[in-house]
Amino acid sequence: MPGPTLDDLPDGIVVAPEVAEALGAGGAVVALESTIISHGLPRPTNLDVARQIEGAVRDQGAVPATIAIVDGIIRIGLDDAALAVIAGSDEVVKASVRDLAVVVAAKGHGATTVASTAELAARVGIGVFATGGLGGVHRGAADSFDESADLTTLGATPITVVSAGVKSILDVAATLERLETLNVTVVGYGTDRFPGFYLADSGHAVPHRVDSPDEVAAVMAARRTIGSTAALLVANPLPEDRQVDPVLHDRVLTDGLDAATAAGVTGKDVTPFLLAHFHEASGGESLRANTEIILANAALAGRIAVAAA
Ligand code: PSU
Ligand code: MN
Repeated sequence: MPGPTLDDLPDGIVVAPEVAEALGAGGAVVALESTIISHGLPRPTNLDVARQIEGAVRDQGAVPATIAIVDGIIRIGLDDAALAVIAGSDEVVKASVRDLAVVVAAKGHGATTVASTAELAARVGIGVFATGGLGGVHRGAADSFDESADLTTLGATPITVVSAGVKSILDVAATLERLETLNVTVVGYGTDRFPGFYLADSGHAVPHRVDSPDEVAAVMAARRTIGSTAALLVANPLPEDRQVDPVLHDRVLTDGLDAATAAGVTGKDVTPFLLAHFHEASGGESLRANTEIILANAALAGRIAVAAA
């Protein structure tokens, strides 16, 4: 679809020269979120992982564009100093779509979620985006109404997202139903099963399967012809021998949900709380898996971006 050109951007959005050059030349660019760095992974490992994620995109011949707000400036593509701020500063706000303008106006630092990364990436014409696991419908959402803005945003944003399904802390069945309602196309990459983030299989099927970056690129091309206005979710599972042991996973999750309830954690703090609980209570297993997930997704997104360029 003919999106806005870089010339249309307001002064408040700064596209890194390397990213602007690649976009101008129709080259391969992969957007990366920053909340996983600021709020999803523990310090100080997170800065190293952030660099590795960018490296995984580069290894496939694509240009990484990590998105964040630094000192009130929306940046598409971060230099190492900006990456260090996002990874290390206590002032970084987890910024979903609705928070962006407030963080900009306050000249603060903001880390973008899947929702706000997708929105800003699409705004500058980036077609492919990599993350770990999407947000979605939380367990107990029938009472709490806690459903991530990732879902509604992907329902209205034409971008290809590579993720290992949705976070396993969620109600996966309900999330899949919402993705269907919101017209988000879901394909399994090399699998007929919907991945379960830390687990290779969530216990649910995917509606479609693809087996190569070229097949994904063909779906992307058909979506442009059709004028699809929602996202394409490429669900990329961890190999089964790299998943977190399901017994350990279920025990840590049950404890974590209880701990969140006991601590009165609600709203945007739920996801960071549960991820931090996992990292502490799994003896490093979830951190290992989370890192492998995001690196694998970044590499696949790089290959898809190259195939689509
Ligand atoms: N997946 C991860 N780590 C994360 C997240 C997802 O492996 O930190 C983040 C993403 O930024 C996602 C957000 O958009 O959690 C969802 O938060 P919420 O459930 O509050 O919408
Ligand atoms: Mn929420």
